[in-house]
Amino acid sequence: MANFETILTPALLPQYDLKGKTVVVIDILRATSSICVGFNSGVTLFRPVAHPEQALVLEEDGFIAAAERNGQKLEGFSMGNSPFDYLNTDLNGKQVAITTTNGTRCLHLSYEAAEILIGSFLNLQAVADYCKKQNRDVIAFCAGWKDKFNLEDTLFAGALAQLLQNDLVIECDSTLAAMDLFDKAKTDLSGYIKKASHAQRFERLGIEKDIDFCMQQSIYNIVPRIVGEDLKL
Ligand code: 3SL
Repeated sequence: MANFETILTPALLPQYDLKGKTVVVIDILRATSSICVGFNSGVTLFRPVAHPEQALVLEEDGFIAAAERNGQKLEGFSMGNSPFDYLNTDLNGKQVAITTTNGTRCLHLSYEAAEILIGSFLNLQAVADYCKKQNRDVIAFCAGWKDKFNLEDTLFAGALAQLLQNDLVIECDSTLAAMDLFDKAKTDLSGYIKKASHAQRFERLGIEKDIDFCMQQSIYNIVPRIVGEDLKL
């Protein structure tokens, strides 16, 4: 049987071998959640880029340029990284070049994997179903915050592992810890996550409503994945 492992922060990435595996990149607050909203609103592709300047160059080729650093939309960009930037907006057929503090960085760090998927609570069940069908080793890769551990990405890793525990072998302690954490928090995910450092950062920025939105489970039946240098459905 294939295995399930969890990388709790990008700083731990050198301890893992991604080759031949499916990596699920997780940045619940908010990059991977917002990317799911964007696809659901009609975006045809996201191009994750490392630097804001690269997004601006792509804007000249017709892309929408989206950039976030430290939780805030950068000046001069038409989009940031809030799910509400991508909700109820006519994005049909649009292409978005996006750079964020941690999430897009992890997509680039995962380049050795056989497949790179976008995981968020918004598409949790779809990602689990996709992984089940593939029967390949899965790594849940938590983006964390600037190489540090965070609660919200770990909770998602635990939720995904719970859905896959009958199909994949789970012998990895970080996954077992994530599953226990999810068990503790699952009856009131939003309430639990409010104590997280990133939630407090959002409170200071006045964007707490993004948290409740990102904690909704399995409202989108989509699995964005890397194809070449882009994210597509
Ligand atoms: O780090 C990231 O990629 C972002 O998701 C952070 S924030 O939610 O926009 O603050």
